[in-house]
Amino acid sequence: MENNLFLDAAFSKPTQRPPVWMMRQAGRFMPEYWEIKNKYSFLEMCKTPEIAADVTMLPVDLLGIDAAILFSDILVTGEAMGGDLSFTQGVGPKFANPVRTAADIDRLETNVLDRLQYVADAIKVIQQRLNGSIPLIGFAGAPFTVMSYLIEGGSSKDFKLTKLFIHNQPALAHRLLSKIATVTTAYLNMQIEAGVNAIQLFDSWALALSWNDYRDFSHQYNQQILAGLNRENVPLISFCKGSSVFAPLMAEAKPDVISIDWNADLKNIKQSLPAGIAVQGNLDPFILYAEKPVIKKYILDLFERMRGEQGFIFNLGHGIMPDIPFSNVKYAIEVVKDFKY
Ligand code: 1CP
Repeated sequence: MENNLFLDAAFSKPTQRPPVWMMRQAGRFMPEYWEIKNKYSFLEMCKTPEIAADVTMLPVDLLGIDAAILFSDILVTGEAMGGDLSFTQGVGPKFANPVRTAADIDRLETNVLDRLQYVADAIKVIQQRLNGSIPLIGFAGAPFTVMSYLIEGGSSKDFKLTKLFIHNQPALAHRLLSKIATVTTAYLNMQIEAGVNAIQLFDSWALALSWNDYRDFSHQYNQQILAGLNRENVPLISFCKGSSVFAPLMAEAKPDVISIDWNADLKNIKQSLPAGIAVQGNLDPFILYAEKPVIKKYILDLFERMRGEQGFIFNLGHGIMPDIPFSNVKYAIEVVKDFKY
């Protein structure tokens, strides 16, 4: 690899500066994304390896980040299991056949890797394009977060149906989570086999859960997935909103990196974790709306705070919002790349 910063930091080795990539870096804040998006549906983009590769490469070519992330979505596992998935502009993801009964759960299939072959194909095309320059991050949704979309039938503000389901019908919830975990383990091993250099597990909506419910309905399954991956030389990043609370439990699953939301002091979290677990984060993405001197100050303050810490990947606490100015994102990355410890 020409640029090893990301992999070194992920394995808690020293780096001259923190590596940088940003969640949702291949997305809607880029005019070039819309040139492609105006011609195809989102799922067509994901399922056509050449197009998925084109979109993956946009932030590589236009922003110069230190790691690329596969262009896909966390909900493709739910679709492969039998979910009738669509993405509509302004509405977001929808499952037309929500999963709410034992019969719905029994209908979901788990032997579905052939339906996700397009992802392996995209990874191979992307690796040809990257040609050893920077690492490629593969990813999947964590079982709790994917389950929430299957139950709610789409996005949710309060996860009311999902929480009712785990509270009133815990045995059914465990059956559903188990099925998703089985698919997710096989799917991530397929991505590793196809050539990704790192994996991120997205448990975006874990924040909705209490500590005990997180442990029983989320963490347990993430731990099972991590234990089932062929991870040699492929670092595993565990992400959730709420990680500043759940980090001690997340660490028990033995990820290489924990991605931290913007609420926590990153150094305090890092020092509270077992040695050898790196942290990723944790700029509030709203800082990228601010004026450039403000953006610079927040980044440099974070780097100063993290001085002397090995195992730090710079990222946002959550994804880039679609209306953040492209020039601000580009500027933030320049600030990182000009920095030296
Ligand atoms: O990060 C990247 O650039 C790579 C591509 C990527 C990733 C990693 C996309 C493209 N989606 C994701 C993960 C994802 N998808 C998550 C986890 C990360 C996070 O918390 O932000 C989640 C929760 C989703 C579900 C999803 N898919 C949403 C969020 C809906 C909600 O409930 O708030 C949306 C809007 C999508 C569609 C989607 N996925 C990706 C893009 C670029 C889009 C927009 C599609 C479009 O209309 O153009």
